[in-house]
Amino acid sequence: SYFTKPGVGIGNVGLSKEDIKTSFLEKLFYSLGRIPVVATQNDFYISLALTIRDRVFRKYVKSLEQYAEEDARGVAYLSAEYLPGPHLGNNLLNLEIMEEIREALAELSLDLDELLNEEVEPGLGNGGLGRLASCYMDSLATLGIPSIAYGIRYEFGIFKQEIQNGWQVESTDKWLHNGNPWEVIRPEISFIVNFGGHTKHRRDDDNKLHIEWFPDSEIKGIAYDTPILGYQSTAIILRLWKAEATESFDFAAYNLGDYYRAVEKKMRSENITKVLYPNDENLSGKELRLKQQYFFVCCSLQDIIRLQLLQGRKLETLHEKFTIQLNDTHPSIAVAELMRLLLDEHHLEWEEAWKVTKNTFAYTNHTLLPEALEKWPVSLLRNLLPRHLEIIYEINSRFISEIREHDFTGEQISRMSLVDDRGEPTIRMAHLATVGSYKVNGVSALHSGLLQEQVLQDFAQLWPEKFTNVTNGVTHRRFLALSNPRLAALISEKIGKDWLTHLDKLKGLESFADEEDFRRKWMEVKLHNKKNLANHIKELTGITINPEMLIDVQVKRIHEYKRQHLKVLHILSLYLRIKKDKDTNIPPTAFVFGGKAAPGYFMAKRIIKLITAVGDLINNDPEVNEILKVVFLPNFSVKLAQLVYPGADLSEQISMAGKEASGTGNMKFALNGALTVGTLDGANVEIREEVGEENFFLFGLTTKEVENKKAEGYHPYKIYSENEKLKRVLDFLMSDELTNGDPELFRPVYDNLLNQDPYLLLEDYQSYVDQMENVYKVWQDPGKWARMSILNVANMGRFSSDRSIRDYCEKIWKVEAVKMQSE
Ligand code: 26W
Repeated sequence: SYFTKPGVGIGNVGLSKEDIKTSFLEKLFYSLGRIPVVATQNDFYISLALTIRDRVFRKYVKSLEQYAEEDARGVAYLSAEYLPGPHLGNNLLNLEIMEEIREALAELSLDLDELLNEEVEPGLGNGGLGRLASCYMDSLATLGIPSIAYGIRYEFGIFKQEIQNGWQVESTDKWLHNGNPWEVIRPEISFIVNFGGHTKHRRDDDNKLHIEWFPDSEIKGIAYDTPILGYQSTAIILRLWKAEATESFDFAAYNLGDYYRAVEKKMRSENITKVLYPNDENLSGKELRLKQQYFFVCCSLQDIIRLQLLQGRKLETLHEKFTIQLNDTHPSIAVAELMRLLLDEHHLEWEEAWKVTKNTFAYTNHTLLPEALEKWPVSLLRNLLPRHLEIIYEINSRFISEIREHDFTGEQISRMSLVDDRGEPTIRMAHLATVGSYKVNGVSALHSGLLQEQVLQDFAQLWPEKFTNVTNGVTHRRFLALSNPRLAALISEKIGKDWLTHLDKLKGLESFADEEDFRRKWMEVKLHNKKNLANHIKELTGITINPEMLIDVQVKRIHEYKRQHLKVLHILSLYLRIKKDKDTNIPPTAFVFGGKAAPGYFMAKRIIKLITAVGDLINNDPEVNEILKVVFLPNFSVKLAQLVYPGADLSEQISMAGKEASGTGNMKFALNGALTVGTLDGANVEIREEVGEENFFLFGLTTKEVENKKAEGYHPYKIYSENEKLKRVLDFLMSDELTNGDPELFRPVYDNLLNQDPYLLLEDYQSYVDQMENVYKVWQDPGKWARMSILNVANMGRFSSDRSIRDYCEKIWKVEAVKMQSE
């Protein structure tokens, strides 16, 4: 081992307080050229980050050695999005040196919390899907699964959200502005990616077909590696690709003296990794998005092939050494690209190449929403990736011949085709991913069921054994141990620390749920976290909330199916009860919202304005504002999330049944002792099963009932006219008090609800309002609330991402953990 060679590779990477202090000052001096008296907080943060990165890399090198020694089978995770959150705190937690570092810094008159606060998180994702990928990296590393994660190094991540005059205003996220101490550039790991041009088919003397692609442009992808450390254990690499112009692009190819045109071309090719598309669950069909997808897939597959060949193995056995997980269809062009690489670059026969390909990939579906299912126009593919289009056609024609042999109807066959030629011809990427994978999974039991009954039903009929479920999970190390240290300490005091690696152990808390003293301590921790949240709310919005209030939270992307506006209707019903009915029997509640709207999503932006308008009205009305407060937290992020979940009493999971594939915020809230009010949607179903129906506030139609309601003809106007109180609430949307005399302001919301209401807000309204009354009844019994809160946490074991990753390993990947030897 490299580590046992005397004096080699060791350096000063000890974990003692003194070792860290020395390294920290050395980094400041030698890496930044600073001394403490002139250094900024950011200089200190960077020095500490570099100090910690050394320790993390040491773990990484160690893990790599072990994987190589065992010649282990491994996973490559392909995702267009990652939301890792701040690295520093998590690395300190996983190295178990938080307190030592705090003391070391204090001895230098520095405050760890202030340095932690300097970190700008990488916002390289939109929401649930990106955060899930990062939770999975945490668990892959912790469990010691040989793995590597690939993605895109967007120069600008998800936009920064500000609220101006109640509206969302977007600006660019310059996350690399102060430098990024966690990444290392690997200039030697770089690949060429081609685009455009045409193909030529020619037969050689043996009548063997040779196909050559003559692209018309090329770009270079360069690897940037960020080590992700697991708890007490190994580290894995997040490898993100940045686009650069190639050398040959520079000057030689251009007319002498045409310097500016050459530079312009160079800039254009570097555009590919400039910015993350901020659309969530909605397709934009932009050429640049397809370029991004192909770019990172092409680099990643070449890298995987490089690793395979480096180990002296043949490509015919690629699927034995690697499995590649496709995180939604965003990387699904990989099916065609692997075929191209095997056929055209490495000269395998079609049958052999196809066997390798379809035994290498597995595909996770994250959404059933039709508007979120990726389809690329054939014309766009022909221009950008002509060879891939040919390969897709060939895969399709062989697939259709295969299914013709089964009992499929003509209608089914055209439904299953990879090509949709009703209207402008498009390629259905979910079908490509399904045909090109050995396993397909949904992300909750309900969602996986629906996937097999609806979107991919014909495929499930053809290949029932290909379909499976892996319910999502979250890393309880970041979302409990790190973000809620007081609750973590209280739990460990009762049941020990095993829960950090075995979340099931939380079950041990059940027996303390009736203990008076434990309940008191439990609620004291909650109150502390609520005060902390209230302080941040004050700082971010200027709004004062009393920490004793019920803190009722909905944080997630803004989308009509998630029904933030249903929550607003409920708030308005309370407001009107206070104002019109002089009802003061409502427990003091702070309603907290957070989340971004896609910049082009008209309704979602209106909903934000609606929330802030209701907030302005309520927060400034002395008759109401002792009882109700409404807050919109701007720029929701992982960092903010870590503050919000611990301080929440009530978690809003109120999507229309059948629409939320899983949800993962629901798990993070419950893990921090919030109770859930929710529908039978996504993972809510399984959370309720685990915590017990008596510990969950359920309302609304089931998926089946939603289907029936739609089939029989849904008439929201009828509900409006028959429910007097609801009518009063809805009409208030058009009132001058709320709209300040602009009748158009909320008319789109009003009209939509009265006439279409595609997500059945009016249908579920009464059931929701009634269940909220039940919430208030329990809230007024603090002992009961505390008990339910404890029981929720005690039963969250299943929702650790460690369990999800174990499921992936057993059900899909057939990969095993590698045991680390101590140094
Ligand atoms: C094509 C545009 C686009 C962009 C992103 C379509 C779809 C997406 C993602 C699939 C959206 C997403 O994040 N989906 C969420 O994935 C989570 C992790 O599985 C689930 O918990 C959420 O329910 C699901 O909405």
